[in-house]
Amino acid sequence: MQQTYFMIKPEIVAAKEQKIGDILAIVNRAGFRITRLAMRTMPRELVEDFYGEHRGKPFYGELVEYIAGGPVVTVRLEREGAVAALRELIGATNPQDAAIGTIRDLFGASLQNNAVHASANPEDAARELALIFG
Ligand code: FUP
Repeated sequence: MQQTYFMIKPEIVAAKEQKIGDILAIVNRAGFRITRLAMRTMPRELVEDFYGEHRGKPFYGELVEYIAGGPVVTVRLEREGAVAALRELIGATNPQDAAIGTIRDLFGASLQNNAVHASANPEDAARELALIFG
């Protein structure tokens, strides 16, 4: 069994019509087990570390503000081939490019407000799970 990190981003958590349950149902139906789950506001320094690979890029500052700006749902997921399977389930980074029926296609609003995060590869999954859950 492989583990990966999944996160529901602030605009989904803050929305008047909340979609957290719908999104987690899609994930469960795709065969993932939820083994850790929390709602929390990530401190800015934690977000800066989390997105450390993007430090210095033009969108970095805004990205950090946005993710640290309100509660997110942090999730550890388990499944065979979890990392690749979850990336496929969420779709491309920009919702406009995300395949029909993927989570970012269904719930994403823009490149920045793209509803969810999923670890890009097994190394990132281990790093992100350690950062978020210790
Ligand atoms: P992903 O792995 O699909 O989450 O995408 P990236 O690691 O490339 O980007 C991380 C987050 O930065 C994305 F979810 C959205 C945001 N982003 C921007 O806001 N603008 C950009 O030009 C690229 C990414």
